[in-house]
Amino acid sequence: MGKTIAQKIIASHLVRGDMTPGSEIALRIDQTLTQDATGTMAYLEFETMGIDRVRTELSVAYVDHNTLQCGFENSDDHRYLQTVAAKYGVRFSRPGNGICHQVHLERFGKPGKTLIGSDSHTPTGGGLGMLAFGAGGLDVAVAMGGGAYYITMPKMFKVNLTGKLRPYVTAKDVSLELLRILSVKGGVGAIIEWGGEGVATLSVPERGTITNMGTELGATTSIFPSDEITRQFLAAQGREEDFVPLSSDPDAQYDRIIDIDLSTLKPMIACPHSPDNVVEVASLKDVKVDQVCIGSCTNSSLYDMLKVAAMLKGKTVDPSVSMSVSPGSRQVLTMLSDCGALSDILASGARVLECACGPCIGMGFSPNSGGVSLRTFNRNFLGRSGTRDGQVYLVSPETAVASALTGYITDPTTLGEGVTVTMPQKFKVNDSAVLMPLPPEQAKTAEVLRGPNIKEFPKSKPFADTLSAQLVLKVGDNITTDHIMPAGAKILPYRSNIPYLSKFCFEVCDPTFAERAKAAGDGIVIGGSNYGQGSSREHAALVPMYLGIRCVIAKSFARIHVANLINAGILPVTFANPEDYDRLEQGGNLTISNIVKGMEEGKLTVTDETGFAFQVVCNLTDRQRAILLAGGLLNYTREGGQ
Ligand code: MIC
Ligand code: SF4
Repeated sequence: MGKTIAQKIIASHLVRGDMTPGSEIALRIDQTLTQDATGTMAYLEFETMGIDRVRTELSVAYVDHNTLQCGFENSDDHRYLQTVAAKYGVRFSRPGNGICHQVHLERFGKPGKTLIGSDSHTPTGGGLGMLAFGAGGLDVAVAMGGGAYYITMPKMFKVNLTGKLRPYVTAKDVSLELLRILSVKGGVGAIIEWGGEGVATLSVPERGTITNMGTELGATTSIFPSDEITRQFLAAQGREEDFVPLSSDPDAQYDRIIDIDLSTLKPMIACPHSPDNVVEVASLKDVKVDQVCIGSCTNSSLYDMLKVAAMLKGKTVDPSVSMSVSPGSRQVLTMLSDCGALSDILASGARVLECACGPCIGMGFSPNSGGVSLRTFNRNFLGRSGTRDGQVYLVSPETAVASALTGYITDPTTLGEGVTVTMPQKFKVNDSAVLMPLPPEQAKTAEVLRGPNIKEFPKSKPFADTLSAQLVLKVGDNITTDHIMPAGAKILPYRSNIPYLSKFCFEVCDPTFAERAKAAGDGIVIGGSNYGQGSSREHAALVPMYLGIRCVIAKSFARIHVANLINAGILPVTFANPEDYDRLEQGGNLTISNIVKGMEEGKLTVTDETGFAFQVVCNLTDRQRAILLAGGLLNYTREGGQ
């Protein structure tokens, strides 16, 4: 039987397991990336492994999430990342050099290679034909040490593209359309492969926009073929030698095929507070806009920015709208500046921000109270912008600019013919902001500099046979990691300080959670379906673990979060009968007995203090069970587990 692109890359990197969907496989990882907000933890974990140099082909540490350096905490983290990278053989992309996914696409990604990154949007690399996964920091640390990456063998979905996008309709609209069709749960357990004749009409950055937002579908990853367009992109980046062609076999089998005719698509918009709350832009045309933000790893390529500049040229942003533009990388910013497009953006009245995540992760530019903010980003979860009652909509750069000019949500196709931009034959390459690691001899004696903000990694406990714990929190469906462990300007400087971070755990749902969980000793959280969707931040597992959470019972889980829970030593189980969810009340006591045997059998019984008993399912592999019994992946690895 023929293979899909993903199956081919998996087969060539398979270390353990068989490729039957649903079974556990282990993959050799060629490249890793970290960003600052998850990186500090990942390198602290790496350091505990006692390995003197990374064993990957390439590892890069980016600083892009929190570049503000207000106070010593953030600067100390940056200094730690720079020195730890230099010592252990990791390249260091300095603050201001750009957003990890954009820079990685430009400078390091290679078709056919595997990449894991401590950021959920690492699948952006799929735009170049990489098999790229978002993962928790600890999984990335293990991969840097040469260890395999474990995942459940996914199903294969194919999106078959025909036709060509009309003017002002974009790759972002393709992503939003797929979210409308599949929802934020629709990609769970699957790799989404993009194919069909329409693929040849999309550039690498457009493909990157699409694979980036596969994360919002809950997909394990997304991937495009590596073709002539890929070769041209790599050649323009001065690295044609990295090109290899990749396509699926004609008789490859897919579990589901979705057809999208690009020529029939319209501009789409995701309404608050979920990326799948998608409607046509035209249906919201009277909604007043307060703020417009362009950028993020979804839409900050040179191609996007040139279109933005062309639409803004000679025009002024409506006085009632505050607009920001964050180019994705120093390369993008330099080229915008060289060709004069930057002047067109500045002349329109838009604010140009640093090449970083910025407003996407709540680092400034929060909307005014109740304000409507149109963003070219990938997430609009409640509170993520930094303004709890902010109304964040997700759109393409074209819809964003059209709306900034009129002050109302505006379908850009009403503006006429559309702008055409010419992409350069050669990108301007200057990697001076990527620092090379020290040579091995020098690295041996190099010091890693830590500041007082860097606190110890929290210790998790091994499981005993019985757990009696308080049901400290009951939450609903689609709880995101932004609910569990919020980010934003106030909290992000403390990503290497779990005790401090813990004060903000679940703050969006219940500000009393942290205190109550601590007071309860051992605790259990009850969730609905798709619990833990969104970010790869392992802090959403480490912090609850620090606060005493031992088990999460949910209707279903998001992939990266469930791996992070297990790595942190928290038992994730699902309701055998989802209706039992309704019978449970916050505050009660729950007992789980015969844990060791139950874990082996895949079923556990939970009893509340009234004697009501219900079954939960724990679908764990032998390795995951051993990790939990050891009290988390770090303990397991220290005890010699692989
Ligand atoms: C995000 O978009 O939520 C983040 C911030 O990039 C996270 C990583 C983090 O929490 O540090 C992600 O997507 O994994
Ligand atoms: Fe950064 Fe936003 Fe992309 Fe996350 S989604 S990596 S915060 S730009």
